[in-house]
Amino acid sequence: MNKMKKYTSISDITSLSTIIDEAMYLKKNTFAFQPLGKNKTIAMLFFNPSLRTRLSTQKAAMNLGMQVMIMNISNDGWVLEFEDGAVMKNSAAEHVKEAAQVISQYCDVLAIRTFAGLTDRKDDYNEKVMTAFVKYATVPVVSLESATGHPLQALTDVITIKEYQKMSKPKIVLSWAPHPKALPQAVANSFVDVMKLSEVDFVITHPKGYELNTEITNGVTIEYNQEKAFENADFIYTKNWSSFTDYGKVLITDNSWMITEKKMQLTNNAKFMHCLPVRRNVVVEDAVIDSENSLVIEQSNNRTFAAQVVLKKILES
Ligand code: SN0
Repeated sequence: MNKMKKYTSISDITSLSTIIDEAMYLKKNTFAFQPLGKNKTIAMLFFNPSLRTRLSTQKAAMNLGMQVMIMNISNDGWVLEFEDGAVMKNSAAEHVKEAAQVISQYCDVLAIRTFAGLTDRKDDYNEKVMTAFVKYATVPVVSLESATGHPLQALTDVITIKEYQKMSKPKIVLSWAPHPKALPQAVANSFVDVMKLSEVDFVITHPKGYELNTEITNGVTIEYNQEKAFENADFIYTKNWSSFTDYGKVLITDNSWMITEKKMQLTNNAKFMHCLPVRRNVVVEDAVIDSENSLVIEQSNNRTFAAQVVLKKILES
């Protein structure tokens, strides 16, 4: 059996096709593994807001018969220190060293959401927060989105593509789209990770200056002309991210990269995907997200089964 000791990256999956099949099985047989989670507890810590991830992971845990503890740690916990050897004279009251060990005594799985700060690229790409919890926790850690990845979202996305693909090697386009705020690269990074493991024709399109980390996009086709990228696409996966090179900056604010009905007409009647939350008529026109080809609601539904298959694997390990 494929063991799973933690889930903080797509690379923690040993067999993607097996896990997709198992998620689909759980979608049809949701309560089949209730005994597995009996007397097991998941603790979910939120440093940042969440709607889908929080509720779908809670639902997934309940489907497996687990108990769930949730804490909005930024609002309700002590300010945490992450630096080794810190002289704690400032706002941080507790070191992650104690916090992670203490919380681990109360649960069997520890799940954490933390966003990129988008000011210090090194801190973000070193995954300061997630790495510290993995290091000091004594139970398996699950990412509910970290500074540079959102592996539960990416697993969801690949499950959804599998459900809707009509041919063996669909064309998938990851398209950047505008946004008023600086957003992390996390969702895009994990989506690229999972596409690299899939039997697909994968293209990323974005304006110049929005290149993702080349260690992640290595080997992937980049097309700077969005309309050209859309030709013959079967899936348009849309996401905004702030610049990686000019770290955390918003370089473009006009709507020339918005996903419109007109652009969708260039595709092979493509499905529209987005992880949500989405800014309507900034990222995507109403006509597209409200169309029959929009998968956003079904994607959110699949969040439960992605989380459930991951928790199941962890409980079985
Ligand atoms: C987050 C992101 O990583 O882009 C979470 C996505 C699952 N999105 C946002 O922070 C959107 C915030 C906004 O104001 O639109």
